[in-house]
Amino acid sequence: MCGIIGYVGNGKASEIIYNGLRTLEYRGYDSVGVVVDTPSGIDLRKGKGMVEEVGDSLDFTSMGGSIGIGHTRWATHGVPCKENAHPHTDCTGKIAIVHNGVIENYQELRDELAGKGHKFSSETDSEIIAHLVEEGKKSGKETFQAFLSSLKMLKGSYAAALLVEGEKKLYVARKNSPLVVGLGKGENLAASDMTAMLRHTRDFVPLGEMEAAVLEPRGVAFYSMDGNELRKEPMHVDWSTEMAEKGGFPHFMLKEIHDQKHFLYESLAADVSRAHPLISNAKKIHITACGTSYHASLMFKCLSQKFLGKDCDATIASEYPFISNPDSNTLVIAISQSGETADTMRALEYARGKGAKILSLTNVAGSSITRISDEVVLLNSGPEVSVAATKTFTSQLAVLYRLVFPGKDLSAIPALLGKSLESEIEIKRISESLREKRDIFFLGRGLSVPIAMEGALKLKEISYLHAEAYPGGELKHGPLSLIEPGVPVIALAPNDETVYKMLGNIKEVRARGGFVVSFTNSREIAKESDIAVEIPGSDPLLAPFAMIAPLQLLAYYASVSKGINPDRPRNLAKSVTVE
Ligand code: F1P
Repeated sequence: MCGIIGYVGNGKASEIIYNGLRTLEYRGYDSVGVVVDTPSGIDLRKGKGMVEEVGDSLDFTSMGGSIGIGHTRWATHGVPCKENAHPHTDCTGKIAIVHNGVIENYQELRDELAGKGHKFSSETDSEIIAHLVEEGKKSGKETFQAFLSSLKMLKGSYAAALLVEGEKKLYVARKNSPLVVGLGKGENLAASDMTAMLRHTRDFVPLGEMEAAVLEPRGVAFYSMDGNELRKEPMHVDWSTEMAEKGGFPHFMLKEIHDQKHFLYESLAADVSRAHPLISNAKKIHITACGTSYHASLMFKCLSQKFLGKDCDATIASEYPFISNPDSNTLVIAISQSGETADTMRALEYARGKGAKILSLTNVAGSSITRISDEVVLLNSGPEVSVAATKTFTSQLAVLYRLVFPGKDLSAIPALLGKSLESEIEIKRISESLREKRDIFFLGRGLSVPIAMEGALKLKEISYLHAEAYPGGELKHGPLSLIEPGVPVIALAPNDETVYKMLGNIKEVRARGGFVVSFTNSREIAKESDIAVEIPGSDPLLAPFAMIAPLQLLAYYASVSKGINPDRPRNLAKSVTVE
């Protein structure tokens, strides 16, 4: 899940790479490094810490040269430290690589290389790539051939970039990890995602599985792993650089929460024409995803069962291969903001192997998940930078609503969400009172259950407060024993068919001294609550869009009040490319 970027052209490579790494930091941020080739040889600097911390202290931008590669790490093999940070070099220090992925047979290869006299300076799996290329070159191979034959020895996943002292060429390749080539004018780039290259180009070629490329300032050549040249059509994206910047907000997350009221128009306009027949013709629907996207899946399950009368299983992607049995009559719907989540990819490969049809919803055109799918609906959320998904979640909901209610006028959704943001100051106050709490419970019923789960996940992810969500009726079957005086309970209680049941649940909580914060448009619920945040609108079907943004704000302000950077929560990453 690390972020990698490479540049070759006439610009100042270190500066371009440093800027790109700042954008890629959401992919991992425990250590960082850059290597450039200068007239006086390789200059490599790396260290433990976040991108700016390390970049400023090691003065990345003072590095010369117009070709280089950089990396921001999310540790898998070896603790975060300077030695384990990328780039890694071979024994001569002239061959440098960066890698994202996991090499499963690295120990075996490392032992073999050690037997041939190679000395390693890190505990990482990645370092072996530099030594394998060194071996290949020693045996007389050209760099590119040595790179390809090294990669062919690897089991596992990689997006890798290679630079060799004295060569004005970058070599890149991928297998099960994302890598996109950016085509500029007199300069070319490669990176883990497009946003890191937006300052230079909007024309991209996402590398396919087991594909490689050689980048020079004047052009890029694409190859299969067997070394056969490939023709690739670039795709143009209309994302702007501002979309990937904070735009005056203190954090990306806050900007992205506010952006929802704009991007929802785009998501509601997504092209679902080819997805509709797939759903109507499907005998069985399986929907699969991870994290926040899984909560969107649960919403689809509720809606499709209730309103389409279709049986639909929603399964966490990492579990899907173990507990699902798709066949050629099954439509598998995958939801993923990044389009790169390894668990979701594996679930889809499994489903594909069983003959199922695949429809995917993702925000990233050309991503791995789009390539394994029969049909794709793009979410049109614009780039999402903060690790915690916010606007991509509501975009997913918007697209799912379009799929379930083709005839319904959904145009009120963006303004409804916009209106719900007016509770921001009140939410900030509430979040400060949560700061010292240990456990927080979220309750809902019906369509509010996936929203309650998402509210709890957001709080956990970025404020490190322990939060759990339950359907209101489940409380008495166990969790009620945890309610004691002062325990906060967030009750999602829109004025719909669940309202009286929720009223009962709120009473149960308050009878035990629990502190109820409700999100509601019902007077009765408001009267029974310690604090009632008013939600706008009256259409029960749209209530999820009236509740989600205040819950995102609650998590955001709880995080900020604890002094945490909500954009970079510990141990997490935005694009989870390991299983
Ligand atoms: C799934 C997910 C996100 C979460 C975090 C880690 O990603 O769990 O929901 O916010 O960024 O990954 P995806 O499959 O939707 O890209």
